[in-house]
Amino acid sequence: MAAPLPLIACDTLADQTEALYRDGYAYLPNVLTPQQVAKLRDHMDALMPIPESFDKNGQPEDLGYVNKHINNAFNRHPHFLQFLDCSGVIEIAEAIHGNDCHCIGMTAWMTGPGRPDQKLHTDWLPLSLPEDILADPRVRLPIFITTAHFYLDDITEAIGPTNFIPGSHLSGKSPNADTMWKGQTEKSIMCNAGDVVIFRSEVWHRGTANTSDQTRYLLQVHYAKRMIAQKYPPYLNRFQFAPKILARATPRQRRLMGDHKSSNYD
Ligand SMILES: O=C(O)CCC(=O)C(=O)O
Ligand SMILES: [Fe+2]
Repeated sequence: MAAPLPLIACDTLADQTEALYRDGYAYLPNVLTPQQVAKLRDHMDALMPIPESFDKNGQPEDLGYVNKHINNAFNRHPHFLQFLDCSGVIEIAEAIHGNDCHCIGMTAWMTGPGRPDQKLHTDWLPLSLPEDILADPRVRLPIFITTAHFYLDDITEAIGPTNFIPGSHLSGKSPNADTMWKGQTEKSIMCNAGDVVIFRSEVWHRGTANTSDQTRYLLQVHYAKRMIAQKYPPYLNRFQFAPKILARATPRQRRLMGDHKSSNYD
């Protein structure tokens, strides 16, 4: 069992963005109320996987555990639109990725008892670099992709926290088989339902096993610089925005879904 990470909430936007550059993640407590958590869980329960959209629907009979993983939930029900630009999170994404940043994916993910440990990984390593280059104070890599995890359970060791190695994005590599970086081992995020952790794609992390008897509910919102492609399957013109969703979206939500001003390469 990994030790818990001290959950230090940064109060200002400057401190939150600094935490992403320094630690690789920022912890945001109480972003959602218990009522918002309950409503979001109900909406996640109501989603039916669409195989053509690369949704997953693992069941105990085939996979050994429930793994319901729904892509681009914002396009499935207007309730999910608000999580594109949730107050307290979107300001960080825009500060980090720019005011023209967009959402490259939103995953409603339910994992049942029996879900195994993931391996320590990076979600994406845009640049592999020697660690002494990254330690040079003149070098500050842009953050290309972040993910906001909206936790919808009180996290216990049994339900499966996300584990991080703070600062490991400065290693310049993916962990492969490594389990520590600079003497730092992985630590668990023991947060509560309604809390958010936003992290950059290069920090070493993993989801851990669900050994409880409950299903774990997680909403992931992936943000990126405008130049990074959005991942809205199915591809080749088969992804269609639902007109009733677009009709309900604010200008900022539309931009986050890709309604950009003309720019380079357009
Ligand atoms: O389930 C989690 O807490 C983390 C999931 C994750 O890191 C991933 O699927 O890439
Ligand atoms: Fe990951």
